[in-house]
Amino acid sequence: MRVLTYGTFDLLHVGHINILRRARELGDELYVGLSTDEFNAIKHKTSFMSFEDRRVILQAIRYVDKVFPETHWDNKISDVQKYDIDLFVMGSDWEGEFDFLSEYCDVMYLPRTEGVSTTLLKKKKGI
Ligand code: C2G
Repeated sequence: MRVLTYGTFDLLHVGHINILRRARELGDELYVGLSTDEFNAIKHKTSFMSFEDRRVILQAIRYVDKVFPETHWDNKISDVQKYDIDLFVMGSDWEGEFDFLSEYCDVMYLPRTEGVSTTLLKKKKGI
């Protein structure tokens, strides 16, 4: 059972680890589409860490089996088909946004971890 999720995973924190662990526990493998710096610009999001650093960190997590670049909003259907995905998982802040994928795989939204976010961390550190 192969699981897929996407994200920026900047300044990795416990909220990211929780969703990666829970997603992995729902299957046997976890694939992650990691937002490139260029795609982050499209999401109007700047990450503190480069794509390459975020990729190295993500790849080092025991719950993650494969990391590939997420470059556009509209790659998900082809990614699900290309990687033969059984289950797509995202945090609940995306509830409903990706239901169109249910034609191609199961779709699940897991509750976000409250009280932590990259933005909060940046504010705390005055970055
Ligand atoms: N997340 C969480 N709890 C938090 C923060 C994040 O569960 N406190 C989850 C988000 O819901 C998401 C994942 O961690 O499923 C990655 O979050 P981000 O890196 O902020 O990703 P985002 O910018 O939402 O990009 O195409 C989808 C986008 O690439 C998702």
